Order: sequence, then C-alpha cells, then structure tokens
Amino acid sequence: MKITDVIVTKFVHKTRKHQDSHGHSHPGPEKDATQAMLTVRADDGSEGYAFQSPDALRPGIVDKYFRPMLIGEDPMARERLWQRIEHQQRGSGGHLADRSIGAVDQALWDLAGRALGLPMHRLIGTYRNKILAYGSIMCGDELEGGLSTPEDYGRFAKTLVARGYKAIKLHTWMPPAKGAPNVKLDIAACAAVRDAVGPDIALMLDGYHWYSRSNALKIGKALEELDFLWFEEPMDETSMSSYRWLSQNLSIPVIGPESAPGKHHTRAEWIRNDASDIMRCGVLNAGGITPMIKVAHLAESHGLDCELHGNGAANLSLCMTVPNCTYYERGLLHPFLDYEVPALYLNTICDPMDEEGYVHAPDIPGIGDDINFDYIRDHQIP
Ligand code: LLH
Ligand code: MG
Repeated sequence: MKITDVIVTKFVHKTRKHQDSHGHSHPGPEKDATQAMLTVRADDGSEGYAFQSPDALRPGIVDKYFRPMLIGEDPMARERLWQRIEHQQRGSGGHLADRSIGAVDQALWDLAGRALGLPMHRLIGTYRNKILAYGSIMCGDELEGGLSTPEDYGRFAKTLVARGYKAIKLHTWMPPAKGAPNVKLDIAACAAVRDAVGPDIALMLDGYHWYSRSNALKIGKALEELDFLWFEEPMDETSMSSYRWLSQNLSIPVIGPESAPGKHHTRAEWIRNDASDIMRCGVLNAGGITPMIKVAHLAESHGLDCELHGNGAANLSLCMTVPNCTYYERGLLHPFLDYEVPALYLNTICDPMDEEGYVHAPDIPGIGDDINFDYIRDHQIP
C-alpha cells in the first residue's frame, strides 16, 4: 500500500460561533466560515480525512512538507511518518505547526480504520465503550441572559444537569470581556454553580490563564471550599515552576499542561518535576493521535490520570482507549447555542450523549466523523 495523493479541500459552511480578539468563541448571528479537509489517498483507493483550519493546511505547508514526505510511502507506517514530519518542525521557522502535523496523523489513522473497516479505538485497543462527559461551558461574555453574570452560570448549569451531565466545567471571563479577569467574579460564578447543582455534580474551573501565583492560590483555596474536582490552567504554562508551586500549596488537584508547546517531551518534564496532579493534553496540543497516545501512557506509567483536552471524534475515540482518563470534554456549551446539531459538513454529531451523561464509542470505521461529502463538494472554494 502506498500513498498516491495528499489533497486539501477548502469549503464554506455556516456557523454561529464568533471568535473574539483573544481567540475565545462566543455565540452570534449566523455567518459564513471556511474549513479545510485534508485527504490522504492510497493506491488501493483507501482514503483518510482530517479537518483543520485552512491556514494550517495552506498550500505552502502541503506542497513543501506533506506531499514530499508522504507520497510513495506506506500509510500504515504512522510512527515513521509522524517522526519524519515532526523533525521538519525545527527548520520550518515556526510555519509547520503542531496542528498541521496533527492533521496528517489524524488522516493516516482515519485511513487505516476505513481501510480495515475498524473504528480507530479498536485499532489502538479498546478499554471502554462509553465514558462520562463533562459539559464544558464557553468563556464568559457580556450577552444579556448568556454568560455575563455568576447567576447566568448557575442557571445554565441547572439546565445541563437536567440534560444528564454529571460533571460541568466552567470557563469564566477572560479579556477582552469587560472587567476580566476578576478573581472575585470567578469565585462567585463557581459558588453560583455549586449552589445551583448541589453536592453530587463534579465541577471544574478553567479560568483566566495568566493569573499570578497569589491570585491562583486564592481561587484554588475557594475551589477547595466548594469541593471542585480540578483547577485548570490558571497561570502561564511556560512557567512550570509556578505550577509545581501551586500544586504543592493546594489540596485540589491542579491539571496541566494543556496549551504548553512541546508535545509529549514537555509533558515528560512536568511529570518528572511533579508540576501538576493530573496530566492534560489533547490531539491538537500533542500534534496528533500518535504522540497523544505517548502522553497518556507516560501519565499512566507514573500513576497519573490524563484528562484529554477538547471535543471531537479523535479525542473521543482516544478516551475509549485510555484507562487513566475519567471524562470526555463535551462542548463548548452556551445557552444560546445548540450543541446537538451537527456542523453542515457532518451528517451526525460524533458525540451524542445519553440521559445518564455518557458518550459512547464511535462505531464507524476510522476516527468517527460521519462526513457529508456531498455538502463539502457543493461548497468547495478555490
Ligand atoms: O480559551 C478558551 O476559549 C477555552 O479555554 C478553550 O481553549 C478550551 O478549549 C479549553 O481550554 N478547554 O479545556
Ligand atoms: Mg482548558
């Protein structure tokens, strides 16, 4: 089996998610958005797919790195191909991003699953067939009746519990939201949610990511009082020693690193330095499924849980294979958005949740995206 083609299809679809100047999503009126699908094709007709931003799959990246390194190669040699592409990153001047190499890796896993007629979690080795989801609430905003006050969070959390969620994570207010960040307001939102959902729902906080040590400590102490399950990314993750300090000074588990660069290499350093109590990484942060598996196993070998960052078919499929992962991150959720409706380029959502709060293992060949190829073909742009 040999790879014969690497193709990027750029297309438009509709979305109600708008990114603010700091990259956080919020609801708004429907608008056009562009998306790109990477296709890796092999000589027996097998294909694998991955979705990414058009920028991560721009022609300069695909022509300079992907095509020369993939065409003519065995698509099942995922580890070799990933290593080869990863080693091009150093000389790329920052152009070859983790999310670009991750897209290639995802497409190769998808191709393998589709070619063999197996869901990806079965290729890796299934550990479980369902996992509890936590409802991951979008960052705070200034929308009336949205997520602009602690009471809004409390009210929304109640609806999530009624929907079946057994766990909820808050993202609170971050710049450019007016007045953000605000330690008191973050604590008030967490208190409002605990008050609204009672003692039996697991709660987590993912707040502003650049708090000082002392502000992070203040929030962490409040979360201990409120019986929160974990405290996520309250400080700049490039300062590993700040996380080590915070973990040592709090009894609530500190989780990380989510966004620190360096894939499994960085995470190995965090483990060696006891910088967090729970490991964190996702397919996007790791630069693919192949390195994400290494992170999960590394954490397991050190007795650490590893909670996957982000939603989507690849992370969900991995959750089914990682015994030391407790939850799937389902979201981001907002009272003005309907998460249960698939994007126009998918036929179904990959992660329907049952009434008990479980999301089930994808059972279609490949990573688990049920792609609407007709929609993509009809909405293709140059
Ligand atoms: O900043 C945001 O919008 C969120 O923090 C987002 O990145 C989210 O993916 C996250 O951190 N989840 O855990
Ligand atoms: Mg996070």
